[in-house]
Amino acid sequence: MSGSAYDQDNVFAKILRGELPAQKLYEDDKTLAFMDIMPRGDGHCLAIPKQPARNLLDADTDSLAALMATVQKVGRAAMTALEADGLTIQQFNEEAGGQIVFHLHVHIIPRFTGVALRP
Ligand code: DGP
Repeated sequence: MSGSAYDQDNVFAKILRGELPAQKLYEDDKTLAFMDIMPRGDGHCLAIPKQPARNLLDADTDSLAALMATVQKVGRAAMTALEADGLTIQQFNEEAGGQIVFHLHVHIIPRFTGVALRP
């Protein structure tokens, strides 16, 4: 496994500190959800824990529970708002697992019958 330390300068840490802008959708004391800057479909957004964690592999269970509750809340709201037919949840860990930004995040992607995700 090639995991390494948490980098305080990753873009999502900067969003959490207010150093970078984000289109915020939901926030509570433990989590934040905002629109993905490179959406693979309409309504593609991300949920992150506020507690620093490089990815799923080093997150504490309290953060994970809060994160999944936010994923469910935001996913439900997005489906209702966009009248989506389904919901894809994705999560990547480490470079080999497709991770690009090294702060734990979950992709929330509303889906529509017959519409493929953009690459
Ligand atoms: P991945 O680590 O493979 O799950 O990809 C990171 C995702 O984060 C990708 O869908 C694009 C998105 N992203 C990268 N930089 C920013 C940013 O500065 N702002 C926002 N809102 N999203 C970003």
